[in-house]
Amino acid sequence: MDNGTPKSESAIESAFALAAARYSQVGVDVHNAMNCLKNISVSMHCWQGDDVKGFENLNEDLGGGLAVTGNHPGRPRNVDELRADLEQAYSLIPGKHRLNLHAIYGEFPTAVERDQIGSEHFQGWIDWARSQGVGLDFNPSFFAHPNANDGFTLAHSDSGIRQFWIDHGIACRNIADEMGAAIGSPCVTNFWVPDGYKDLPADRTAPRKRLASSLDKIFEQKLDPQNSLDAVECKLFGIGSESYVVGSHEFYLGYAITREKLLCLDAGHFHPTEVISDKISAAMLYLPDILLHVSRGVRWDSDHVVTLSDELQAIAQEIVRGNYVDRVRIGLDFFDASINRVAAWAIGTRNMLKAMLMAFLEPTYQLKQFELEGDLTSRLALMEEQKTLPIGAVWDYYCMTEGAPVGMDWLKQVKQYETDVQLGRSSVREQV
Ligand code: RNT
Ligand code: ZN
Repeated sequence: MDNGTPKSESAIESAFALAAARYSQVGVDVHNAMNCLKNISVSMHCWQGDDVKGFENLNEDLGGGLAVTGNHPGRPRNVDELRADLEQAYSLIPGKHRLNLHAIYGEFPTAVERDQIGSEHFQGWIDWARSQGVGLDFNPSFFAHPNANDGFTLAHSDSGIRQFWIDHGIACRNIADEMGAAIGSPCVTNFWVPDGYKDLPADRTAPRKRLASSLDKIFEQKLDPQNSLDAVECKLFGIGSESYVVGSHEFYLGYAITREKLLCLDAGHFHPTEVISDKISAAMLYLPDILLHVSRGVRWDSDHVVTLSDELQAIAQEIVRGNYVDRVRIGLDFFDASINRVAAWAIGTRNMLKAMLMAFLEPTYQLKQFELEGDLTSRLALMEEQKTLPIGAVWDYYCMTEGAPVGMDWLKQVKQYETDVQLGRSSVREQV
């Protein structure tokens, strides 16, 4: 059976040579595109690996509107198993990428409250990241905790609960600062809070004032941007916050601009007819940098594995067409436990890179030229023609030359890993 993988190195090379010639006919240099792709570092999210469980062993519901469905066997039970799965995933993806950690993934020898965590709990991750040559990003965890049970954290009306979460935020920034310094690459710390109401609020203003003031307290200390940067993530609605989310788009756009923070745009956090690809160029007019949570919502913010959808291609096109490659940080945010979790990482991350390659292979200059000349017929015609140029041959060649599996070969490796490693894990989760 043909599994979709070219048979030999020479077959991959000849297909690539034909593709390169075809692209040059539309004025595109495939080598230049591949060089650009090499510089793209995607922040792969740790939480796809274990269904957003982390290592606190609090036995709290995930909460915060986050929902993971599926029960595929092989979930990692401890930090070593999660790292092994990450290494497996990175080996299937061409290029060098980053890891995005949540605070609940620290290594806690005994129970440590979230306002007490420190870089010592992440030393293992820092050492591991250095050994792997991956950069680190970070997230405070404002969910799956008794102090978040009523759906409010930084905007809580109780000043004690607010202070607990402010202290968590401060602790996380300090950890990020040390991570970035140790790794030698700025750690982006993303602040997302679930705060909101299921039903109609009587007061939309007060919680927003409280959120702004809590964030200001967290960000009071200036940190070296060489070590860490802060991002804030907006959202329109969630499970349990259908009527009102304190940290809406307008709230955070204003906050990010006035406080010089990165704005995080999550592809699932808007009305289903809105797309973040259209928001990038607007936000970039006012902000130096933004963070993306590339995700895929199916009917709602369902965080499905990223596929090579029209919107994924549009996101990549916007980054490339706008010349924003150095200013848009690409993070992923999906969690699917109904399929092999390592495969989910490989599929989503490879798709993100494929979309970037397609964007780098686009005859952008020509498209913009048609547009400037008012020849919108030619613009649409070329956009459609270029969709079927031989991107696959360039992608295969790129994977091969980067030492990553070509075509479906990566899946064979996942199946082997599943048999050899993942299926041997019992469903009982160990204490760290
Ligand atoms: C939730 C946000 C947030 C989380 C992660 C786990 O709606 O998208 O980014 O998914 O922090
Ligand atoms: Zn997100």
